[in-house]
Amino acid sequence: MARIPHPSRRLCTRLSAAAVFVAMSVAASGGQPGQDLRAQPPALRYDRPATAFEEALPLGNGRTGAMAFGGPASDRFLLNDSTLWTGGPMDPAVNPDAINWLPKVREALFKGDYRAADALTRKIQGKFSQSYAPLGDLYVETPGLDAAQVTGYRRELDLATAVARTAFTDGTARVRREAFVSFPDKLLIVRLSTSAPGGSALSLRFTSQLRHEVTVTANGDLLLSGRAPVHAEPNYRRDIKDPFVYDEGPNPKGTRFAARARILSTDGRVGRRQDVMTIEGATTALLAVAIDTSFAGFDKAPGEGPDPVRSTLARLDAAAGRTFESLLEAHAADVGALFRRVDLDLGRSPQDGKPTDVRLREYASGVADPGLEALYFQFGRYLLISGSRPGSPALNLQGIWNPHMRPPWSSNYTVNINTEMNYWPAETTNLAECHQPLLRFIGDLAKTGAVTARHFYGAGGWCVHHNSDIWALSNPVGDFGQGDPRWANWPMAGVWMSQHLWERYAFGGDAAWLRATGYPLMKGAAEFAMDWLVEGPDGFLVTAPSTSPENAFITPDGYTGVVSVMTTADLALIRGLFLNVIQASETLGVDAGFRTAVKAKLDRLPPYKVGSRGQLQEWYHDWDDQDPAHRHVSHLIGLFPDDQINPIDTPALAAAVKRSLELRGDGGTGWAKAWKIGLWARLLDGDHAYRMLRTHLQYVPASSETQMKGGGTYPNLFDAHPPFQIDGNFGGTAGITEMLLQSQRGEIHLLPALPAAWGTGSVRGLRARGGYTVDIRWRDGKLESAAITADRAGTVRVRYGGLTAERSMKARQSVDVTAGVAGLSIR
Ligand code: FUC
Repeated sequence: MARIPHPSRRLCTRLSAAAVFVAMSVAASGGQPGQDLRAQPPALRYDRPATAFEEALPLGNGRTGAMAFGGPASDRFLLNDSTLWTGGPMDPAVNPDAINWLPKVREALFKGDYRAADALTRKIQGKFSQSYAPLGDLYVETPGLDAAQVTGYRRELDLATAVARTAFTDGTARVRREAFVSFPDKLLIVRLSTSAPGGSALSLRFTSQLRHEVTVTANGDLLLSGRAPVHAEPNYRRDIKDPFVYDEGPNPKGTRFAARARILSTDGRVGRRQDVMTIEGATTALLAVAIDTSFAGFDKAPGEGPDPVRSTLARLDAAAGRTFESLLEAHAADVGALFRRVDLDLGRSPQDGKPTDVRLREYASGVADPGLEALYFQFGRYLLISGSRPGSPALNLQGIWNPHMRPPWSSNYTVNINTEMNYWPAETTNLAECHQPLLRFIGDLAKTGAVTARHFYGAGGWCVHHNSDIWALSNPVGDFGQGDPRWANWPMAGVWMSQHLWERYAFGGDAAWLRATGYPLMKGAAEFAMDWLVEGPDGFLVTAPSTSPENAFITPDGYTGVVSVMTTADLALIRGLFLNVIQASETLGVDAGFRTAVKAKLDRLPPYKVGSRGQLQEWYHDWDDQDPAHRHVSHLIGLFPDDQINPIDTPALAAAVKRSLELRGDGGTGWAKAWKIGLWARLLDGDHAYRMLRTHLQYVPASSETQMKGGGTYPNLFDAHPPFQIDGNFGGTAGITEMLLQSQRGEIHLLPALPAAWGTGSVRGLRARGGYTVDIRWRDGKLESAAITADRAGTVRVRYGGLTAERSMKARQSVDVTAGVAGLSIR
């Protein structure tokens, strides 16, 4: 088998040769070993029911999401379907006048009239995104149960099997509930049991904030059915009088949904009232809920899509005769096959036995809890498995778990960092299958985005701006001038997302996929970037208008603006895409002419610049930031998640990134802190990365609705922007991974940023670019041994500290790496 070359190797040569323009001189620049996670499965544990969303436990299979609250007398399951959005297919050609303003914006920018450029850019805007809708709630109620009499209450979420369990004693009866959302059977399954002689009485009911009705069907199912609005205004437009529009026509438009509940088996008597199902005298009952919508694709009218009332019936019928054990077995095997690929052991502590929320609170006061850090890492993997499966939509701002009619930022796809961050751990933590929804979404976006590129800018290829939704919205948002260009007019999402296409290939090595799917999409994004670049007054090819998500600059004459020329974020993204697309076309042996054209553009890009404070300049000129601690650090993309800058090949630029990070400080929202874990890890500073992890895990109480006051983590380990935003979970998991293993630069770097706090531990099953699976053990801060298994034959290069070694490997061969006085040995 041919060796798949390390895709990043080109950077060693390309970047050490790259010109670095230095405007001014650069400023000087616990636990116990051996905990076996298989013996003690990773789980979130609590001794109280959830009273708020941020305490409830997420279950899901990519399509159906459920948040389990675990209330003894009234148990709530908040229900979501990841295809249930407001709106319908978008028209990407919404602003025919926009194209006339681009030359005027550029003229203003090249004259240095930033005030005019800010105003004129507003002419280049379209509609806002639609909103992810909450489907409803299922309540399982136990009439007569007095919550005050409950003792011995426990609930937990077992990550390796994706089962939520609640258990308590009611008087003398032991009551148990187990719930999971199965991917193979596409059902929410809840088993209810009690040891009370004669059983107990239960009732089931549905509610929804959407237009809906609840009925008992002819065959006895409890059915919630309804539809979503055809339009919703973003939550931040508080001034809008009627934020939801429903179609009132005879065949109303808008996505239809259904949730259908059935008791698959019980020893009790099932009864039905108008909109409630009851069970009397049951010691056990097996409940199944099927959820579906009429969504039929980003470009299909959802009103005409498949009928969810019927599809849910078919799904429940298919489960007839199934036992809890057989459903659980299929579910646990499915989840386990993904989850168990990776173990992380950072050591034990007395905190291990405590409830998760107590651990998190005590962690904030400085207590060492390596088990909580490992649990947090695994929770990110769990969320990817539960929220993103082949065939489901990509994870949105809240994953798939949203309780709000007007969710924060519409619970949309915010693609100037958040959507990408959701998928940072997909490849590195051995969950490549879970990457698929994003990769597929990029294909949808390339279709609408081609119209946007042509219609708004007269450009080829495809582009996407700051926000998207399930309809693959691609235009600049802002409602035709209402949006601040600092976020609305950022056209680089396609360029950034294309990084994921190359990463998929870099890890997985599927050349047929690259040829048929990945490369054509990358090429389209590059074609847009090539057309979008324009010659600036100093002869370089630049982007104009250009923003640095979502920061503002102050010019020397005191103007605070947002639109300028070629921010470093734009430079890093375009440079990264050009390097990747050149290598992809070389790998595939296609498009020599196109490759030459890309190289010609690449050579005319401006260099990275180091500013007067030693920082990597965020702006084309060495301007001050309006907010020096701004949460976005997009100018540092070249270090992470891209791999253009690193301390080994480009030390001067890496030092400038470090200075930029110091100037920004360690604060920020949830995702901002998570990003900084990865950035410090890429700077090979494990202790600073660890400091960021500790602040990322700062306890935020469930009731906190405060925004932008510094991120952290909720009692259920959901990321707190605040409010809840799931990107920080994935960024946190990705950051921890970067501390343990890196594989950019064509080599496998073992323990590149191991902090002093993680003295002894092990990790099994991480993935490295080039197609390797890596296990590492370390003791007292030093590598003990590593095992590397190759997917394919080739030469593996390994680094540990300053030591490197190389050897050839056969397909599926495993080798052991140790470090000794004689250097690094691979056997
Ligand atoms: C961007 C960020 C915010 C938030 C929102 C969803 O606008 O700047 O912090 O993450 O997306």
